[in-house]
Amino acid sequence: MTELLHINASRLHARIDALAAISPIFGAQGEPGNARLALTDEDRDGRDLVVTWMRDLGLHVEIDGVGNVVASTGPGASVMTGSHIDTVRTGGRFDGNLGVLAGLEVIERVAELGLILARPLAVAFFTNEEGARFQPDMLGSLVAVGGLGLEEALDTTAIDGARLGDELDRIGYAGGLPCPWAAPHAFVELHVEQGPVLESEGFTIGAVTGVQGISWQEVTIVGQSNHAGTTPMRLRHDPAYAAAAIAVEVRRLASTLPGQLGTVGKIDLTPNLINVVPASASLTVDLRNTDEAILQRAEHEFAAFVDALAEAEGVTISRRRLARFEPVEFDAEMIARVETTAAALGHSVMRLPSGAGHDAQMLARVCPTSMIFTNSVKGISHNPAEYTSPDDIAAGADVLLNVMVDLAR
Ligand code: HGY
Ligand code: MN
Ligand code: MN
Repeated sequence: MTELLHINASRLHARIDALAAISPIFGAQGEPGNARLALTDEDRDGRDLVVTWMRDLGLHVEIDGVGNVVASTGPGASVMTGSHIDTVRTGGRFDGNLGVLAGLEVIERVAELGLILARPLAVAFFTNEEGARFQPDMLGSLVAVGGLGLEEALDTTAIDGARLGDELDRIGYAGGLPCPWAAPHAFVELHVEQGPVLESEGFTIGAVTGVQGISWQEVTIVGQSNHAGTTPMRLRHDPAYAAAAIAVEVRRLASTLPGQLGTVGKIDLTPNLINVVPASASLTVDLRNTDEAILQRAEHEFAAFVDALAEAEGVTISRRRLARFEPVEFDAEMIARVETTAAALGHSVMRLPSGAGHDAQMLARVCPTSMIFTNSVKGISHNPAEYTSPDDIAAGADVLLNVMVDLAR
């Protein structure tokens, strides 16, 4: 590693604040967050701002068929960074945004320092990383690496019924760069941890070893709509009860299988009225584990539970897969680079897997990849209260700068 470089922290913070000003929302205590679901007008406004910054830096900006945007300093296999600027409906200011804006800062800083590098640098933002509006998550980066066909992606339907390809056309981000992309030389993503590990262990930087496996499914339950006051309990076929039983089972699985996580994040009842036994229920189940075999066991036990429940309650239950990614291990040499660079910059650094999904887990399919984590205060994320201190932001961006420059030399 050559001399240590530092970003312009105030410039990075100014960009974080400017992007955060687009479609702001506020938490219970007034904490500033963002609501920019993929391919909505709000997402378009965020995209337009970041693309303007990319063009102002004189970068070569390309948009691919699924709306991924990549800006590079020159042709050829680049040292690439990037993340996402779409958010969940109750997003924080840093999830995804930090990685994209730190990438911009790295490129601007390298130009400012007049560094001549052997490889081009690039920064990208990927479509629908969150998977909140369209599934699966990391959809854009999955298409970019050839894991999902472009046509299939464009035909994906949002939770609000919109077709992904139509939304891309509507916001003006249906581009011509072919998918899958030519592989970058290497990919490194800066992201807030979104969990409590760095803070509780007392480390500033995370050298991320990989990403846990993820299994998403939508469960639809059809029962017998009836009068809440006249229908004897023994005659009921109640989808709301079945949905609740499923949520309890997800918690049981997560409490009994090692390293297992389980979340029911979305439940919709129809007709959703106080005095009507529902006709149907729809809910989502998010299962995750770093161990693929245990994740499969969780899926099998869940499926068996659902079949028995349908039988017992006299309801029909169907399941639709929304996302399924096996655990990913990042490149050992890239992980070591993050670790040694962070240490050289004087930051405490620990290795850890990522609990959240990230675009880097897709880029790892086509090039040497790793991630840099900065801490999340109280481990909070997917919540406007998400917070990372300016010093930690600068520390993470400095690690990104030095790792990328070393890779590009
Ligand atoms: O769900 C996730 O892990 C990511 O935020 N898409
Ligand atoms: Mn993210
Ligand atoms: Mn997220």
